[in-house]
Amino acid sequence: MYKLLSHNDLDGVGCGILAKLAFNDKVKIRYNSITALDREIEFFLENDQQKTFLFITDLSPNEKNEKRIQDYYQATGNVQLLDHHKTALHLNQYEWGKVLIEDEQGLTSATSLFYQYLVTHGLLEKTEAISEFVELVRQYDTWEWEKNGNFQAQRLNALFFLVSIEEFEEKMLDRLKTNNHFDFDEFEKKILSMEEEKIERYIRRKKRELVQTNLGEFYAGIVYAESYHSELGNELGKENVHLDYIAMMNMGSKKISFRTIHDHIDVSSIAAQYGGGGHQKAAGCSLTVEAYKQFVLETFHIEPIPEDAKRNRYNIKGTSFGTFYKNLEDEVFLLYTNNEIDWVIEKNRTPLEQIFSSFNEAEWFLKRNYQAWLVRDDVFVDYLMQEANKVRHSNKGM
Ligand SMILES: [Mn+2]
Repeated sequence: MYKLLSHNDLDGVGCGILAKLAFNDKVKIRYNSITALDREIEFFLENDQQKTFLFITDLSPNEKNEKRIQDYYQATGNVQLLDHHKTALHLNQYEWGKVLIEDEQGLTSATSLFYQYLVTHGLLEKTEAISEFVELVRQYDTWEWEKNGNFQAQRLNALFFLVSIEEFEEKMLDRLKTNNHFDFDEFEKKILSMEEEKIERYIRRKKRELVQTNLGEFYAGIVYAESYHSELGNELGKENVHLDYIAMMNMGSKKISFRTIHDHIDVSSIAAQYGGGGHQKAAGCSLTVEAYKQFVLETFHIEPIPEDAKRNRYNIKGTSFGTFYKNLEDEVFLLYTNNEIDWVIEKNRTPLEQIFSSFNEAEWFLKRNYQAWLVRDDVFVDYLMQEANKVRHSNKGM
């Protein structure tokens, strides 16, 4: 017999699907949240017979269970852990632990590692359809699908959330056993396109709820959200490049999801401050009392930052003539350059002391320190008319 303890996301369930393809009814599977794994491990060690081979995929045990698993391994040899999370790298010290973040093909996922394991151990035969499925899961989990424009991968994850885990397993097993290539059926394609529109509307609404705050050395964007964390975190990050990371608060389940689009930020270390973990660009933790104070209590009074105007023709970012911003305190900012080299921020018509070497650097400073947003053309034109009037009046006086 086999037992598989895996994560309850697409990558974790991908492992379950491979296990069923390899072992059929000889495997018992439990999908867990990050926090529920240790309970399951304890239950397994206390109740299962020693003949059962234990796989743990996409998740890692706490220190106490790490030791207990080592004992079980020494007694039976029947354990294999496969993971790709940075926070699990220390488990490579054990013979039963294999934690690999990257290989020749790029970033790994638990499903791609498990597939490789099953194939090299002669437990599963490689097919086109399974390989395609595994690659979609890998691209989604590592977010490589985005730079590859591989929307099949995003759609696979959307389908995963549209149906129950059991139904998803069944759907995938059917087609992986019988089809030559992996694809969605007509009905799935229809509901997936409806789902995509729904996600778009959800993200548009959430963009208007984002608050900005300074936590320790970082600037964070905070939003309350229960669903579509990956899509939402990515979109908010890209629209607010001045923020180091986005924290998505799920109050119902008392969890925080962190995302960053920046290479110089490691959100797994931010999550680890509150007992969580994950990857450099995507991580999570429980909403501890400490986290609650910092992310909820101390930010509750903050107004959301209005979005930058999107359809401007005149007030446009990066023009040397000037780009006009405003903030919630009704301060106005003009960002311009006189010589195409030094960029200046004028606050309420008085230049700030700092000089910036690019428009982006100046805007980044402005948005971090003043929470200003790009105003619409009509506000910009009003401002220009006022300035023009002043000039005329002062000329008359001469
Ligand atoms: Mn994973």
